[in-house]
Amino acid sequence: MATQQSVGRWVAMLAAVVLLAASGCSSEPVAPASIQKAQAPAVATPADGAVPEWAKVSPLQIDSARKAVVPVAKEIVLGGGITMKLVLIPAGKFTMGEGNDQHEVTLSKPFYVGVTEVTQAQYQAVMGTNPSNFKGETNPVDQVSWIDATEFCKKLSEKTRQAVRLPTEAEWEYACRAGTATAYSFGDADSALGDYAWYGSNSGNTTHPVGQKKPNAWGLYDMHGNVWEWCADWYGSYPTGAVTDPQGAASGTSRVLRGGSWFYNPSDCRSANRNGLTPDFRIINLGLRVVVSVSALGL
Ligand SMILES: [Ca+2]
Repeated sequence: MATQQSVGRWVAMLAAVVLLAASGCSSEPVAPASIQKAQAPAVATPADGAVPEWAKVSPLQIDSARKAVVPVAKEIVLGGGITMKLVLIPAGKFTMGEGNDQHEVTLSKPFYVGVTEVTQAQYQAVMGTNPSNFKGETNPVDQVSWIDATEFCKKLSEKTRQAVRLPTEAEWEYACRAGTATAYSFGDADSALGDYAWYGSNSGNTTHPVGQKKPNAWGLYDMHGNVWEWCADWYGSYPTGAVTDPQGAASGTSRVLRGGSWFYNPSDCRSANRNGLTPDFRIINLGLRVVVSVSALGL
């Protein structure tokens, strides 16, 4: 049985929004004063304030964080007032793909996912450039190739000493579905897509600032639409049987893109829809979102 002191330490860790200095030195987790005073059993739910207000996470995510003894949300400081928010995605099992492509995937470890696509301000802070066609600090960066996207992750990893990377295709779909088995993270009806996504019918042929539409059940915004998001995998045929932590095809000519964009039809924005382009391809509806692996220290 855990002592009150050890539970208190866990509560502080769960509640912490980890601020990672852009200098490369990670700071100590800082719990808000209201949390520091809270009693252990009373802060295990979002209603008790254990989660930052911006993190629209589910009880499942909070439980996953408690079991892994890591914060359910973290915020990376990039300098100049720019930050990047991420939430913990629980380990689990789901049915990936649709139709004849359906197969069972197990993701064995929890991982953090950016709550939004990478913005132009974030990209500028890390790379010192902004290649976007549609300018706006809080718009997603566009016109990034897979090579650019992986370089962004590499530089951000060096800055933060965190394992920053692109999601695998399986991680992306699992995070997008957020526990659902429907065409979209909110159900099967195209008619609701406008509440969650910028796509061909409502975008006005441009990207939009991230996070304006409704999030999915795990607090992720714009998984459907706005910009396509590069995944780490080579585009290839799915496995026919159940797999654990799949990394995609061993080789190929195209890298996976997911989620549709401001230019596309509803069906292109489905949770299971796949696309792929050569790694050097840049166009005005391609962007990215990052994953951060959970480290041994949980920071
Ligand atoms: Ca998107």
